[in-house]
Amino acid sequence: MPANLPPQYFEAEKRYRLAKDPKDKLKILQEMFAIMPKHKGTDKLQADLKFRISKLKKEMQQKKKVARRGDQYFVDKEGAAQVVLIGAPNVGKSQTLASLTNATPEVASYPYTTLKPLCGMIPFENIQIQLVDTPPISSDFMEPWLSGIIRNADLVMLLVDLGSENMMEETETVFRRLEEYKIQLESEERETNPLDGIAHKKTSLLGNKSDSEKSEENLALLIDSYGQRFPIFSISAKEGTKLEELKRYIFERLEILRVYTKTPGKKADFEDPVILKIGSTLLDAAKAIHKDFARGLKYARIWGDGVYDGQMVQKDFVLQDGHVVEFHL
Ligand SMILES: Nc1nc2c(ncn2[C@@H]2O[C@H](COP(=O)(O)OP(=O)(O)O)[C@@H](O)[C@H]2O)c(=O)[nH]1
Ligand SMILES: [Mg+2]
Repeated sequence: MPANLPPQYFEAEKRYRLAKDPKDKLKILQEMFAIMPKHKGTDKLQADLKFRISKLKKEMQQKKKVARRGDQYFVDKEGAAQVVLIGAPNVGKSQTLASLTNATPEVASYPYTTLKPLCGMIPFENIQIQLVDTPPISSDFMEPWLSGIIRNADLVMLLVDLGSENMMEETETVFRRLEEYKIQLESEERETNPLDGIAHKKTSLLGNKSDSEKSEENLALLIDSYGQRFPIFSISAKEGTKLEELKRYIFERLEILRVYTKTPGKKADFEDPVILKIGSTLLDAAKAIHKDFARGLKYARIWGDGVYDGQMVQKDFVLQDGHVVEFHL
C-alpha cells in the first residue's frame, strides 16, 4: 500500500533537515508524526519516526545531565544512585561505560580521549544506576572540576589496568592526586570533618583487562597491596567478562533497598520502587515520597521478607529490600 503522504509532511521534513536546535527538531518530528496518515502503508514510517523521536529525546536528556558552568562540569544525579569511574589514562573507563550502559563514549588506545564527564544508565533488575565516565588522573594533569564530581558521587570505582607494566605507580598517583584535592578514597563513606574538609569517599577498586597477559600477576599484587583497604573486583570490559556480576556487586556496594507502595485493595506497583538507604525506616520511606505523607503517617501494612502478610508496623520499622508498603494516614 502506498504511503500517500500529504504535502505538509514533506514541507515539515524539509524544515526538519534545516533545523539546528534539537528542541526545534523534536517539535517538527512530532508534527510529522501527527500529520502522517496512520494506516498499514505507513507502519514502517510510523515506527521510524517514533524511534527518531525517542532517540532525540534521550540525546537531549543526556545533554542536560552534564551541565557546564564556566570551566566546571556537574553531573545531575539520575536513577537510583550515581557511580563515578575514575583512574589513570587508558585503564578502560570509557570502555567500561560503553559495556555497562547504552552510552557510546569514545574508546581509544591513546590517552586523553575523554575530556568531559559522560554518563549512561546501568540497567539492574527493575532499577537504573547512573554511571559517570571521567577524564584521566595522572601525574601530569587532573581536571580540577573532577574533584567536585567525585565528592558528589555515591560510589567511586577506581579502575586499574591489570595489563599495565606500571599498574602500582598509576594507581598510587591517583590516590596522591586526590589527596591534593582533599579527597581520601576509603572502603566506606564517612562524613566530611568540617575542621579539615577532607571528603572520605566510598570506593571499590576495579581491576580491568582481566584478559591481558599480566592480569593474574597484577591482580595478586593489587590484592596484596590494597586488599586490606579496599574491596576489589575484576573484569574485562572489552571481552565482557564478569559484567553481570559487576552490576550486582555495584548494587550491593550502594547499600540501597527498594520498597514498593500499594493502596488498600490494590496490587503493588513493582515497576517504580522507592529507593532508600539500607537501615531506612517506614518514616524515611514516607518522607521520601512526600513530606505531607510523613506528617500524616499513622502506621503501615507490610508484605515481604521477615514479616507476615499485611503485618501492621509503626514509623520506626526498619524496611528491607523488596518490602511492599501500604501507608495508612
Ligand atoms: N585487553 C583489553 N583492552 C581493553 C579493555 N578495556 C579497554 N581496553 C583498551 O584500552 C584502551 C583504553 O580504553 P579506554 O576505555 O579509552 O580507556 P580510558 O582512557 O580509561 O577511558 C583501548 O584501546 C581499549 O580498547 C579490556 O577489558 N581488555
Ligand atoms: Mg576515556
